[in-house]
Amino acid sequence: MGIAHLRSDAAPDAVAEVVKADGAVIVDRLAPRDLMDRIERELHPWVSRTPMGPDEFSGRRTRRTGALIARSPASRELVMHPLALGATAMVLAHATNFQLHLTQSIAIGPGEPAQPLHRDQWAFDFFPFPRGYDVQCNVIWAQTAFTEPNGATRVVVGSNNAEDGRVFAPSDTMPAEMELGSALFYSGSVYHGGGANQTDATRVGLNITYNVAWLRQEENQYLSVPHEVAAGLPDELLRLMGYARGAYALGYIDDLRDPIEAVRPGLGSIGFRGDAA
Ligand SMILES: O=C(O)CCC(=O)C(=O)O
Ligand SMILES: [Fe+2]
Repeated sequence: MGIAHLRSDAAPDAVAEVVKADGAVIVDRLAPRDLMDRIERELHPWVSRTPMGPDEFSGRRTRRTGALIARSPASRELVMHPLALGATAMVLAHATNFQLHLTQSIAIGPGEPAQPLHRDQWAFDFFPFPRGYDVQCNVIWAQTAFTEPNGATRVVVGSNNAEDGRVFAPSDTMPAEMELGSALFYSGSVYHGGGANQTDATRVGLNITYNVAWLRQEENQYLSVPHEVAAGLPDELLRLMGYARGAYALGYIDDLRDPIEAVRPGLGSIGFRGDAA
């Protein structure tokens, strides 16, 4: 089965519906080229200084560059993209709120073999979440075109319903081929992996992911984004980054203060009960 495609004017519930059913969907040409180009220019100095990955999973010919919010002001538009937030709110609707999980440019260089197939939710110490209870909703924005030869993400469509520990063969996967500016939405439960890059050009995707706010974030936003930068960000983005309580009480400061108070004194309410992200 192939990966479904939706148009950029798709409604959040249409995206969420396919993510819940198949584990993945591509939304074509969602971000304008000039936005993707601005992000590319802003990240270039950081990407060029990023070392290759240390192991097979990270990819020894792959550069993973994070802290996008701090390093690329333009990337904040993708982080806050209404379709990403709207679809995530539906995929993770069983939780009180969600938060930003990580921001990462993934530049797969020539000659990189395929990444091992995995579920992103294995990051949570391989906890076996109940089937249908998604804890992550993820997006990979194509910074370059994704083609089968250049390492388009490989997805086992429908494997979000498979059991943990299932072994899939490369022939079970489909490449998420898409144009620059298109976006692959996928759940934390679907088996997938970066593809092998058999070309002489680098494939770049911006992985921006969200998780239920009762779990830990993979990229530590409080330390990745310096306080001075955080102070200049909109309240809504700050809350998404984790300057909000998860569920009822998680992450409060001292005398039950809302964590947004660390950046915006006087803004937060006192007491338990966070705002939804
Ligand atoms: O770069 C890709 O296509 C996917 C990478 C991935 O799945 C991961 O690093 O978890
Ligand atoms: Fe992954």
